[in-house]
Amino acid sequence: AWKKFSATEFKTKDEFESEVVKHIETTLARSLFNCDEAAAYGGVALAFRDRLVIEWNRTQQRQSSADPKRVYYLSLEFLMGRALDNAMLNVGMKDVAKEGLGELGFRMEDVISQERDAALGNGGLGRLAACFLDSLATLNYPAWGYALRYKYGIFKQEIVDGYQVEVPDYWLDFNPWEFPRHDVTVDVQFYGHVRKYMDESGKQISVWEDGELVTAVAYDAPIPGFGTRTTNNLRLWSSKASHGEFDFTKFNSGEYEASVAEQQRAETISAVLYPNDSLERGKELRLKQQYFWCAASLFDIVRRFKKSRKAWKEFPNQVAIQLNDTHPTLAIPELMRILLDQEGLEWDEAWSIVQKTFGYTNHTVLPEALEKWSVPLVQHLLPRHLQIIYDINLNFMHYVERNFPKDREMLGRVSIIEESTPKMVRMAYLAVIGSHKVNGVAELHSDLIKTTIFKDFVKIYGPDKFTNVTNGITPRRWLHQANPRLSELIASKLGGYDFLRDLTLLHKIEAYVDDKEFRKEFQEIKYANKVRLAKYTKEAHGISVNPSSLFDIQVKRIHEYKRQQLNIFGVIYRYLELKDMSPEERKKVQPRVSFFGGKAAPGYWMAKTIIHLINQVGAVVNNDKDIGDLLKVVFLEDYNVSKAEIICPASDISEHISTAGTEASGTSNMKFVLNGGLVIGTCDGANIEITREIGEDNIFLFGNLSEDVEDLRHAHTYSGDFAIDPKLERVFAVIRAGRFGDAAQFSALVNSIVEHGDYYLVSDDFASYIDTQKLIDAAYKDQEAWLTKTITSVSRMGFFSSDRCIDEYAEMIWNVE
Ligand code: 26Q
Repeated sequence: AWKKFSATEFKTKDEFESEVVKHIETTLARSLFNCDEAAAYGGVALAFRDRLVIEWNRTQQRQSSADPKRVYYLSLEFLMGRALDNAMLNVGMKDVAKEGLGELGFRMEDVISQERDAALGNGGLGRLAACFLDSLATLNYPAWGYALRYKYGIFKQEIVDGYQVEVPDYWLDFNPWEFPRHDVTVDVQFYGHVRKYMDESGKQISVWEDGELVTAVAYDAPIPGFGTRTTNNLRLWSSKASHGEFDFTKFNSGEYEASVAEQQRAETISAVLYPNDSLERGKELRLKQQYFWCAASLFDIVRRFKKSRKAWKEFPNQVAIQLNDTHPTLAIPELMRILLDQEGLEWDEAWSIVQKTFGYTNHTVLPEALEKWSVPLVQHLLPRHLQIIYDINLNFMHYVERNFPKDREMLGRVSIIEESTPKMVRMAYLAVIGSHKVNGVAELHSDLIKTTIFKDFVKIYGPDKFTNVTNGITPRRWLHQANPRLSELIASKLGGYDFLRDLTLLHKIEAYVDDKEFRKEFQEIKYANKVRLAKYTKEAHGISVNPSSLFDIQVKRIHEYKRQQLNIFGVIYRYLELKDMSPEERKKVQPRVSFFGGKAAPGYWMAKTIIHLINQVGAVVNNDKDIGDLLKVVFLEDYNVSKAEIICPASDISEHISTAGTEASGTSNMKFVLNGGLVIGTCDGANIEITREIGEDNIFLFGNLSEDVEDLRHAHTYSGDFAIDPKLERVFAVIRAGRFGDAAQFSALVNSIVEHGDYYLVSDDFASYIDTQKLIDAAYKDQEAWLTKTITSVSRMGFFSSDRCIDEYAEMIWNVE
């Protein structure tokens, strides 16, 4: 353990115990005689929360008086996972707590696992936001996160008869980490119309009137830093009807249902997280969510700025707002509206403030995933914002026309308004135009956005507006918490836990790569982590797996571009090869367990079909007496952050096999390597930089490159002689023959490749995928060489700390210290 601030920590285990008991008996009003693990969790959480709150208040007071430039991270998703273990790490004294809990008759792991995940996100983008909050606090940046307080997080996934079933995730029953601020509210307007008039001086005034109001109520959660006193704030907005509890006129006249209905309509706005990690087109409720959240957050930010009584031109020196994808893009016209209509600034001054304030992070190059909203919908819901968007566009069109008089086509290409029926607002273009910096999330991705979706904007603004900040992960959660033994081993060699604050220090463990003791312990830790996952697999799914097998893991949202289908087709091919072998031949085979996990968007049929196929293959393979331990297939239900903490330390190989050029970055690739696993991957996203850092001998790359994808796709459709890879054809033949259940269920999946152009290049990459898996089998047989690769890789992963990302954002984009 490491010493930190003494003011807030527990002095003794007795002090800790008495506080836990006090909270159980008073705050929770439970008797100690029927104190179960849930109550123990409550008591421990509240005891640590008390400590957190003290530092939180102090941080906010310090920041209020120093009034530095603040960073605001606007993200509709924060995939936080559990908070208690992280609170213990940051407050300190986990060992004291563990001892105290033991005396009360509880085990720390059991108590920690009582907590429900805060699952306010879909996948990578939401988890990135959570890692960033951890790094911002750890690096002492004055920063706030803003999001919605969804009543329901991402659905829980159940697998019933091999199919995904979605179950609502009502997570707020007992949440000791949030603090309602009933005095911090914002009334947010929708609908209505705009009235324009001239004032005495002849200036045009716009008034947005006759709309509906919905109230945003703030709920705050403390975000503690590691090894620092800084505890920042995550503010979540909850929606409620703006006239108090009920509409009393309706209530008094007996229209109970109508008055309650209005209440519910307002509460619907923050009711549920949209479970798509690509796109849900055109849903009015989603647009309402976006505006509600942007308006409340900006009101709050502006209110805080105005306390300082500084001139408006100082706003960008006091405020940096980062847009996590296009979801918060309405913040741009909203800040314009505040400055023009409420503060009376002139257009040019307002626009200059807006551009200097915002930065925009892009997370996808797939053009079909770029957000667009129909002009009639925006007109209806946000009439004043539509006018402002048109004015922004008009100015921009003039600018382009002046600078590129010869390229008339360009105007239509870069216009914020797409001239379709109906017309559409292109949110990514609005975000680019309204920000001073645009960044991608890995080098390849940042290069690609400059040559594809934002090509014209590079011509217009020059290349310096576009930059790269390669993603990272917090080593506190993804090394220390998920893999305490590895963290301890590293600390024992580096003389302490400084590497958790400066991950580049990991390079020093490369000196131990030949150290017998170190190697032995490193290997034992990996084995223990595999045993832990094997135990979980048995408990949760009744499947026995041998921890000595090679553990091959692919966990992430299910998507055709991420190519779980490539993986499961590869598994089927392996199975067919095993079936062909004699018992003698089988003895030479490297046993393997293929783990899959991930949620499919509820309306994404192809993704659901892939899940179904994985489960059907598992049902056949796992019960085949010829096969035994040589191959097992496991679909881990309901993949989430807390499960990732068990899964990531347990891999020998993890799969990051997207079609080249489609995965913006990926972040689980980093988590697996940091925990001593190797990667099979395509030349995509952050895999490329991971290769650069750890060395190409330490990663298994395969497949076509992103620069070849376009030609290959073209050839599939037009060359006429597109032939499916023969090995893959063999896999399809057994699927068609009904080996994994009714073939009709999988025909759309097979046909997307055979008949519909194989957009994701599954067939093109299949042979090289299979060959590379064979290389892996062979490499794994040499356990010593394998171990050397894993240790070397861990030692070279320092670059992928989210602390490094945050320092890059701070310097290149936010200009904060
Ligand atoms: C948009 C409109 C309507 C409803 C939902 C959405 C929506 C929601 C979530 C669109 C996209 C997302 C999430 C995207 C995401 O997670 N992208 C991932 O971001 C990671 C962090 O940068 C990258 O590592 C991944 O490569 C990228 O896929």
